[in-house]
Amino acid sequence: RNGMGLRPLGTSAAEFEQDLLSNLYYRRGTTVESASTQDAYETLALTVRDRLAERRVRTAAAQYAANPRWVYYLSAEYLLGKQLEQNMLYSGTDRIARIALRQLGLDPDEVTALDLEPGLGNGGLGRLAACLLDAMATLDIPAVGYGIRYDFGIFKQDFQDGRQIERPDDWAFQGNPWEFPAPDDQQTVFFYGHTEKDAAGRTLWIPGEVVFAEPSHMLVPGHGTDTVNIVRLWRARGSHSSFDLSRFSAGQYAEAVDEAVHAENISKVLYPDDSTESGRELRLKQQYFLVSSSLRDIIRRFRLRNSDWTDFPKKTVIQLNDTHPTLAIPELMRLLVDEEGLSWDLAWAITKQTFAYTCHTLLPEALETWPVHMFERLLPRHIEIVYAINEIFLTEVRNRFPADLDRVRRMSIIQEEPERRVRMANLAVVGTQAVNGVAELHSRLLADITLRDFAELWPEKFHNVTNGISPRRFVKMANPALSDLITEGLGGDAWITDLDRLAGLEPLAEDASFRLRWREVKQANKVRLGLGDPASLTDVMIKRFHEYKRQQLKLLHIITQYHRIKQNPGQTFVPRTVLFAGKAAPAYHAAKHIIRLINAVAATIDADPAVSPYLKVVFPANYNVTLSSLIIPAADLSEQISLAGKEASGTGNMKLALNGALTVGTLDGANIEIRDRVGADNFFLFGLDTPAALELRNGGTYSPRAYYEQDGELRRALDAILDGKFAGVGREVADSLLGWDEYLTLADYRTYVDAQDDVDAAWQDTESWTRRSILNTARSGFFSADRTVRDYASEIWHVTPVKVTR
Ligand code: DL6
Repeated sequence: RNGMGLRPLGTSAAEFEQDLLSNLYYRRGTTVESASTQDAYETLALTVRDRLAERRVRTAAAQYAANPRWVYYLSAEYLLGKQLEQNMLYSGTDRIARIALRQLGLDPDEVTALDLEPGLGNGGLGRLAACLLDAMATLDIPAVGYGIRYDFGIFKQDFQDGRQIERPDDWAFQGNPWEFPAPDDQQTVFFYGHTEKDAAGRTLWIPGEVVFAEPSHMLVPGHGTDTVNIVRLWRARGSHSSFDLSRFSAGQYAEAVDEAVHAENISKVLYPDDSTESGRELRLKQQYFLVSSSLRDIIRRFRLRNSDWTDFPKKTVIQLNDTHPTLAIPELMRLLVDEEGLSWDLAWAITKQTFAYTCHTLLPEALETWPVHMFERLLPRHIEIVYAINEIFLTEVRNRFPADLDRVRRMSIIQEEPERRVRMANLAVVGTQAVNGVAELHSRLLADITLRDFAELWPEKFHNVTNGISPRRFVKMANPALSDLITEGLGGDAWITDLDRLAGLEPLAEDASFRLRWREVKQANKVRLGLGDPASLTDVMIKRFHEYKRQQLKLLHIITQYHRIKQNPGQTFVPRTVLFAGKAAPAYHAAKHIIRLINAVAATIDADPAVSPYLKVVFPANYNVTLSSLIIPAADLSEQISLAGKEASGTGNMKLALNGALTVGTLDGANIEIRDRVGADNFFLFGLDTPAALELRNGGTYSPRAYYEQDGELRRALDAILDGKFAGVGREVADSLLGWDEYLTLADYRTYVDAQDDVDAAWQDTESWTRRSILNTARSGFFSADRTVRDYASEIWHVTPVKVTR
């Protein structure tokens, strides 16, 4: 019996089978003879989950007993990936579960195929959050992730006539077996209304709307340790009084539930369309909903062991994943001052010490701001608090930089022109003890350009923590064949939680038989992916669609190659499969034009027998964590071609290099650190660097047309689009490139095409390519999320692990 007095769950296939049968019977109310595949799946999930639940209970007990400093990770997005495979791996049940299912006459692949991916995020930021949670658990750091349980996650992407179509993602329609409801921890969240002063002069917020926040959590197991942390997700519910029985009785069914529907819309969809005022307000509401419920929960947890508010920052660090949860700063001030009666100064000291902020962008348009009038209406008390914070802060700025009015205007939390808006990044910097960028270049550019005024005022506040990825999810799970080969090569699997050990593969790069096996693994992964000829160079560009990431540059290279093949019949070329995957924001028309053009070019090439033996473009729809896990292990070449100075870090670049792809890339984001580590010989560099890009863009003389005039191949490629050669699609793309070319695509075209010629030449030397591929893996250990979390823990969080014992 374990410490809870329970019979420990068995580790044999026979015991697992018994538990499956028992769960099927008692929790699904059916038997193996009459169970549907859905019954079988849910039962499997519960049986696996049970094996982590015991670890979870011990984790909670050990963590509470230690009363440590907790990390609370606040994020509007999580891209957790499928849970079943992960939880089978982390609970060590993968093998026995499959045996038990077969024993019961069930097909494991059919059953596990029903596991769905919770797509509660958009891209890199959401996946990073999931990788950091994984690493925190693996490193035994007491941590809770907080987020929103959207009913509909990131849209499902489909193509119709080459155009992106968005369909709703009802990921939890059948329920989510990984979730533990926690109704006792429900919180109340208020909106709208007005403020008043009471007799004692304290401010009261009289809210106009009450919404319930209903929590549930999913388990976040660590690998190779007993720690199981949680991610707590909030769902909005109308209050009890929001169902109007009298209206319902009068047949006004829609009106009867109007208020409840209104409340529940808050957690309905990830990123509501913000093209309307109500859509924008809904986003702000989501943000406040997340922070208000999470903070109350954090305080509830603090109070279980502590009573003195000055201990709060000693026991709590709250990491803000970008500005989306920044409202937590004025909300904590409100709770401390208005509800707890602390003095402003003490509350402000506690607040600043509690929070840290990670910035994930360099694009000025991605720095969130909210109209003051909307803020005032939705959160009337918070705007007062923001004003008060701003006043004190600007006094400090004026004292430090007397007579520098322009600086005061730039640094103010309130933007005055052309419209009064609250600058969330400024609030996030002012209200936290640490600010970090996500790659060395990014952190430098934040301090030198984007947040320069703040870095001059508080240089000690600024840090770099280069992103990382989970080696469990993106090597061990995504690439089992490579994992086995690595384990064999290194003589053990300790690399899974100590990724620097991959360095031990370096000597094997010189071993011809190891290289052969390395190639066989890559080949098998291409066959598994099933897109394009496995013998061809698999050239991969997988990421969100954005003009700064420059899928259009890749497209110009493809068209150039298409022309070269057409112009030189009889000549042989290096066969390539170019694989794009990614979604464009539904309202981002320029990105959607690029998607449509890619599909049109792919179809034109496919239909041309002179070209198709050498070039194929594939674009599987609906890129997500699951698809990325199939594509990454099959990639030979990783396209990381953003304009220098635009990509904060990138994490796909790390995943691909770790899986042995060579990178063709610019000196942007974490590419620089990848190149430094894997070696310049094993990376195809091209393009302007950041200073050159800034100079060209800001010099006022950039003329994309001049590049077009001077470069025959470029001109041909653009003319082909303009002439409608690709089903008449894509003129908007060419017009935009020739007209303004915001991201200097044409300036980088020639060096990019030349770098691709180098890629072709390098590919022809198979042994050398394989050597370089192995070195990419061997030298990418730094990009483990475990290292990232260690950096956060030592530099920013100042937390220590709590080991869970039996
Ligand atoms: O830090 C994670 C990820 C970076 O790797 C990407 O470079 C960056 O673009 C991304 N940012 C976002 C949203 N940005 N904002 N705001 O996804 O973060």
